[in-house]
Parts: sequence; structure tokens; C-alpha cells
Amino acid sequence: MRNMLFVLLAVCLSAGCKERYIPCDPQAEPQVAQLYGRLAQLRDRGVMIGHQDDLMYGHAWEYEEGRSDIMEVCGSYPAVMGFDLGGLELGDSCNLDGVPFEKMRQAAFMADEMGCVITFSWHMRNPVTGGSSWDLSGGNVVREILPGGSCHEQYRGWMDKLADFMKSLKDAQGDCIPVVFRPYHENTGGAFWWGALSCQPEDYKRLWQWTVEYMFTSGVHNMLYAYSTDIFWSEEEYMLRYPGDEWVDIMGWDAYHRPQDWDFLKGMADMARTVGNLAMEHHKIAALTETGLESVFLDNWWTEYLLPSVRGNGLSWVLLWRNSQEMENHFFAPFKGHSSEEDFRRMVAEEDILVVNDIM
Ligand code: BMA
Repeated sequence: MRNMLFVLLAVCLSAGCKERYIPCDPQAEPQVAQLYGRLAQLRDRGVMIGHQDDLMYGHAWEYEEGRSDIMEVCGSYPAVMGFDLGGLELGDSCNLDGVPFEKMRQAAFMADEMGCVITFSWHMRNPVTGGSSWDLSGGNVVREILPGGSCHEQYRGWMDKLADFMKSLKDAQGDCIPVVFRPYHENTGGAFWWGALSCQPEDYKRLWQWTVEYMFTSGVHNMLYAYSTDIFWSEEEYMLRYPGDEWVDIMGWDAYHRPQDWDFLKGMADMARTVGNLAMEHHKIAALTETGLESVFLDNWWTEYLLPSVRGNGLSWVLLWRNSQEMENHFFAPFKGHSSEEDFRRMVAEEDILVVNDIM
């Protein structure tokens, strides 16, 4: 009998261990481990809806406290809030889309209070040329910023700015706000200086590992790390630049619906299955880290395209890109009065689609 109990206990414990998600930062704050565990639990309930810059501005408005296009359409804020740090590296007061970092910090505070998951991307400048993220000139930029490269010292300065910003994210009790950090995104694409056209997989991996290590040694311990590719065609392509399990917490990918370029439904089914399975094998969390159909010109896009693409593969969240306040056609989420709003509500009403009201 006693033996049986021991066996039972051992089985339960090992099952428990298997279920535990441990952040790659060995010194992660308890809030980060909590967030990781919460992501795993929520993933078993459904897919969270996220939106970039949701609290900052929307279609034809900006900086109105509490306002959100998603909220106005479905009565709840999204469950995931995305922000972008582009511009932080030079000490700018606003990011590349004009969002003041101070307001971003306040929005992160609000989002954390509401129980949202917070994620940061970084459209940082080209450190060699001073041009934008999309500037592919300057030679092998990734090598120039790694140790031994001509811009390494300058790049450390950029990383120090990141460290200061992350350490400044505090809740009302003065505890850290845990966030997901998603640098060097869309690495299988060619758009950015860290992309597939501009650096070798080995250089990319070194940059990733160096960056994460630099954050650890700078005392930044409030982050989970999200790896994200652009659209990809095979598991090999997805994994080509993967820096290793000890440097990553979330496995994601970005994929926009551009009907003239690729078959969204078929491609998404393949990519979601691949990332979902890989995350399971590597014991990570999977997410569709950016998506959308620019200007949502298909009224049934939410239930006919997005929903079948994201459900059933163990994805934790999907992040819709921003609703620009100034570029009329640059929006990826519905807003009050948009012709797809009814369909968006239909999607959100599904049991396995989660907004913040579903996860509080
Ligand atoms: C892109 C566009 C740009 C923006 C950038 C960073 O996809 O939305 O207008 O500057 O993201 O947010």
C-alpha cells in the first residue's frame, strides 16, 4: 500500500513538473514565472486576442484615456496589449509612430492592472547607418554590433536604454510588471537589417544570445523572450535561426493576409500546426505574434479567415497590428462603424476566443 502511494506521488510530481513552464531567465522575478504559468493555463482555454497600441490611439483618434477601438466594438479590452520601442535606442521621447514613451509606460501600467498580457516589439534603427529598421545598408550590421564589431560599444548603449526602460515598469506596489519582449522579429523575412537577407543564421543566433545575456547581466528580470519569424514554408526554415531553448520562452510568427501573395487559409493552417507542435515539443508557448488584413476589406474576415487559422493548434494569443490614427487605410482591427464589426463580435463570442473580460 505504502509503495503504491509512493508510486502515485512520484507520477503526480513528475506530471506536475512536466506541466511547469520555467522562464529562460534563471533569475526571473516570480511575476514572470507566474505570467508564464498563466499563459499555459489560458492557452488550454483558448486563444487570446491582442492589439498593438490599443490604448494609445485608434482609427481617427489619439490619446483619449480609456479609449480603445476593440473595446468600443466588443465591450472588452483585448487580452494582449502590444507596444513598440523603436526610437528608445537614441533616447527619443516618442517612438517611431509618435507614441510618447511616458504614455506607453502608463498604458503598460493600466494594462497590467486590467490583467492583460503585455508585449514589446522593437523597430530599432540601423546602428551602423542611423537609418530605420528597414535600411539594409551598412554592410553586415549584425556583425558590426556584436563583440569585436565597430559599433559594439554604441550598441551596448542602446541596450542600456532598453534595460532602464524595462526596469522602470512597476506596478502600484512597486513590483515589476512582467512583459513579453520580442526583439529582432520577422527574421525569415527580408524587411529588416536583422532579417534573412542581411545576416547569416549563426550571426542572428549570436545576436539573440548576446542580447538576452546582456539583459540578464544588466539586472533585467521582468521579461519572457519571444522568438518570431515572418511567414515560413517549412519547419526547417522556422528553426534555422532559432537560438536554442535556453534563450527563448515563446515561439511565434508574424503573418499578414495579402491575398495577392499567398493562400492565407492553407498557409496559416500549415504554419499554426508547425509552430503549435514545435512549441509543444520544446515545452514553450506558441503565439501568432502579428497578423491582420490591412483595412479589413473582407467583412467576414474574423470568422472565416482568422478564427479557423488560430484555433485548435494550442496558440496562446494572436496580436492584431495597429489602427493608425493618421493613415486612413492602415488599420488591422475593427472600430465602431466598420463593416466587419458584427463579424468580429461573432468571433469574440466563441468560447475559445478570449478578450480581457474572459480572463480576469
Ligand atoms: C509597421 C507599420 C508602420 C509602423 C511600424 C512600427 O508595420 O505599421 O507604419 O511605423 O509597423 O509600428
